[in-house]
Formats: sequence, C-alpha cells, structure tokens
Amino acid sequence: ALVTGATAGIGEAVSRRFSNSGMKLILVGRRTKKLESLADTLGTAAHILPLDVTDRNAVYESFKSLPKDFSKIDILVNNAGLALGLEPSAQANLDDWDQMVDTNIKGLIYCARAVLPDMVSRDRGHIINIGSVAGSYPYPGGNVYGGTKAFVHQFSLNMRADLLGTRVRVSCIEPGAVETEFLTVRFKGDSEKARNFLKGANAMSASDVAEVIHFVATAPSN
Ligand code: NDP
Ligand code: 8X3
Repeated sequence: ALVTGATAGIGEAVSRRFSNSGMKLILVGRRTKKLESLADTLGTAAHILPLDVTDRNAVYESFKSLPKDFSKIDILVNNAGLALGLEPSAQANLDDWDQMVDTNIKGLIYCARAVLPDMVSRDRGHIINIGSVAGSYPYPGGNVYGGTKAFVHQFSLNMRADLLGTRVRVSCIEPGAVETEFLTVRFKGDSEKARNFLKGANAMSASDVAEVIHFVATAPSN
C-alpha cells in the first residue's frame, strides 16, 4: 500500500494499522526524518518516498522508479492534504487557496493517475481518497477547503464510472473532525487556537479513522 501524508495524523495511523495486518508500505510525505522514523518502527517492510505531491514530475518519476519489491501498488491511500486559514472568502489569502487546490486536488489526481494504469492492467487495486464532511456541509471559512473536498468526492464517483467492469475499486472516506496536526497547520502553528477550536467537539482520533480505512481496504472486491 502507498500512503500519502504518512508523516502525521491519519496517514501515519493508517500506515501503522496496515503494517499491523501485514502489509508492505510505501510512505510518502515531505518530512524525510518523520518518514524514516515511522519506517523504523513498523513491523513490515517499508520504502520511504520523500516528495511533495504537488510536484507532478516528482510523483511520476518516483512512482515509476520504485524498487522491484515495491513496484506493484495494490492500495493507494490518497490522504495528503491540508486546510489553510479560516477567513471569509473576501479576506482569504490567495496563496493559501492555491496551496489547498495544488495539494488536495492536483496532488491527489497526480497520485491517482500515476498508479491507475498498472492497477487496470492487473485488474486489481483500490484507491482510497480522503475527502471530508467539509465537502458536503458548508461552514464560515470553509470556502476553498470545502470546495477541494467536494472535488475529491465527485472525482471518486467519476473514477468509479471509468472503472466499471474492472476489479479496481475507488472509495472516498469523508471524516468529521479528527485530532491531528490538521488544525495547527490550518492556524499556521498556533496550537492554542487549534486546541480551542476543537473544545467540546469530541473529535475522533487518527486511529479511529485508520480503522475505517483498513476495513474498506480489506473488504472483498465484490
Ligand atoms: P495532518 O496535518 O496531521 O497530516 C497531513 C499530512 O499531509 C502530513 O503527513 C503532511 O506531510 C501531508 N502533506 C501535506 N501537504 C503535502 C504535500 N504537498 N506533499 C506531500 N505530503 C503532504 O492532517 P490529517 O491527518 O488530519 O489530514 C489528512 C487528510 O485528512 C487531509 O486530506 C485532510 O484534509 C483530511 N481530513 C482531516 C480531517 C481532520 O479533522 N483532521 C477531517 C476530514 C478530512 P508533510 O508535512 O510531511 O509533507
Ligand atoms: C476537516 C473537517 O470540519 O474541520 O476536513 O473541515 S472540518
């Protein structure tokens, strides 16, 4: 299984959950040291792939030149993503908007497109995209973040239409609030703000979501 955004939160938890059930892993993220320390603590073989998913060539080149033992990807967990800022649309930072589109939409489609041909030719595989409740339910300041997750939902449905008749599966997992680095990233390092935002929310843990992803990944293809 190849997991993007494996250095923290849901991606890290799903890597551990998959490894506990015996899967070999390819771990993707920008922070190399975090990938290395995760790989060191997993009980199954893991190959690290430090890269930025917004870099189309990096995604293509590194997915193409995987070591032989890791070259057949059966599961892609398309998880790398982020929210930046919570300002209303009229005040939002355009660089933040670009980065959300580049990561949550473009990074996700690059990874999907890079693994799909081999899955189709082997008639086997599962792409698990990570959407969000924010893709269906609006909230003030959700603007572009929610928009990117609505894209993830619809792209998942449309990929299923393309893959009809094959045994390649596409799922979209759309969690509510999960306690990870997500809000610290959204509030640009202000962990106090992040903590207050979740007060009283009874948020899920990353391992709660990893359990759902593991269930989906190991369900029979029919
Ligand atoms: P975290 O911030 O804890 O983890 C995000 C991960 O994405 C990190 O591993 C980060 O790695 C990686 N990432 C971000 N940008 C890039 C990039 N350009 N290239 C490669 N990797 C990148 O957040 P979560 O675990 O909560 O988020 C994971 C997914 O779940 C996201 O898609 C998010 O939108 C979604 N989600 C989160 C919810 C929540 O409440 N937490 C709820 C619903 C959905 P690095 O920095 O090392 O590159
Ligand atoms: C993250 C959940 O509600 O903070 O996707 O946008 S929410």
